[in-house]
Amino acid sequence: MGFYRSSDAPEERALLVGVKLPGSTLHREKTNLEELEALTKAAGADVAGTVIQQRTRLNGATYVGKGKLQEIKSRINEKGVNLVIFDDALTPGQAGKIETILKVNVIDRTELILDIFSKRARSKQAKLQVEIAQLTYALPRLKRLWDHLSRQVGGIGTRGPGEKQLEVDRRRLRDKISHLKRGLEKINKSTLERRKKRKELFSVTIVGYTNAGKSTLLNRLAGSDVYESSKLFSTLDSTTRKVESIKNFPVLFTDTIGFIRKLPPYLVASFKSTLLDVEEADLLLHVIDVAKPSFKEEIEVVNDVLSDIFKQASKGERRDTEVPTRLVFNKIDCLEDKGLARRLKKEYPEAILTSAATGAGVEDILKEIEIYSERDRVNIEATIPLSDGKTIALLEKVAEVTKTEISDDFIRITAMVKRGYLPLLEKKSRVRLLGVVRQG
Ligand SMILES: Nc1nc2c(ncn2[C@@H]2O[C@H](COP(=O)(O)OP(=O)(O)OP(=O)(O)O)[C@@H](O)[C@H]2O)c(=O)[nH]1
Ligand SMILES: [Mg+2]
Repeated sequence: MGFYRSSDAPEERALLVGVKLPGSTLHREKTNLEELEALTKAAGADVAGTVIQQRTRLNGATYVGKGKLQEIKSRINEKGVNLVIFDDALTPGQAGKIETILKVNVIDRTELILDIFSKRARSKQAKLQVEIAQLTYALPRLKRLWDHLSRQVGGIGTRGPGEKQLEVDRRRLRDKISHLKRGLEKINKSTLERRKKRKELFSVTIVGYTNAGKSTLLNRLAGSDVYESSKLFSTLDSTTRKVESIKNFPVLFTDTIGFIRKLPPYLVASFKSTLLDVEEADLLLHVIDVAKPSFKEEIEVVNDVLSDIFKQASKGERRDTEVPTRLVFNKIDCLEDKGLARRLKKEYPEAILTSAATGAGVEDILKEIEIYSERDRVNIEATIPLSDGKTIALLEKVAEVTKTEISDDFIRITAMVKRGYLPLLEKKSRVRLLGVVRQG
């Protein structure tokens, strides 16, 4: 596990460590560690045990207290542990110190998530994105990596690279990151294709906490077979599916990577395609696993990531970048407390209750999408030269055509199109706006 360890390393047995600070509750920390356990398993390691320390404040040098570290050390020996995972971000200095004391590999939650990402990445694009995130993570930790190496090799001349060499390596790493970013821009073809389609068609992006059921819902809505699994972060690449028949109007559905608590912002930012999928959507479906007791906190986590994305999108401009969002309470088939569904409806009257597994409530989502997409359409009359077969064919594909008339060398098409498509259409033809109300 981890980006500087080989993949054929011996089996890993991990001890998980969390800290409860005054602002939190023991219950919440336990939930966090359960999630860390699921992440550890998703990365392919065994969990040998968990440790929670209650502290009034963190130990700057070693995160947990000295006494706790000794306790961890004895558990390591008892249980044959070869990896310790901290639930929170460790500073490079802390990780180094703890490793020196425990003498096994020490990683934090971010590194664990990055490891899962690198295992799951399939497409060239996802692989590049993960590599960029890993290098960005490694940059401030170079010194520790060097210390790692020198400890392993040992001997005179290997005890640390010296500040100068470190500076050179940092610069190299930064260059490498920019190089990869440029490479990513180039191969973002599928992203480009999706962006183009998104301007033509009403597009719905499915977001939410990891494992909420986003891919399962996409499969339900679009009749597709995107990979879904109980493992965290099954989806890394966004998938887009077109559905033809929502009120004679095609709709695009995009499934995205899941969010998770304590996700470092630069990790989200490295998934540029996800950012665009969110920013450029006409409607967001925020899927929530209500069978999880911690679902309210997960709603907050997702909302925070979304507002970060919108902040980045507007880059200080005061334009409205928020996209209308509907909550989708999923997995209602798993609710043991039948009263909960009723209470949820009361508390969140706007939310849609579904089970992507059984299909319950999926019709309600489609109806909602219909309403949103109708509001987004305008009635137009486009006059296109007959010689421009391409634009005519495209318009027939993306619009709901109500009338066509041919005169001389032109075809006049009356149709409902997505409002956002107008600027593109205007480049190709003469467009007259007939109003937003459906004609005839
Ligand atoms: N019981 C039940 N299980 C569901 C429902 N929806 C999804 N699941 C299950 O929940 C697990 C996660 O589903 P996915 O669709 O992969 O979740 P996701 O949000 O795409 O997850 P990531 O891509 O990993 O972020 C799978 O085992 C699904 O079978 C539901 O409505 N009811
Ligand atoms: Mg998924």
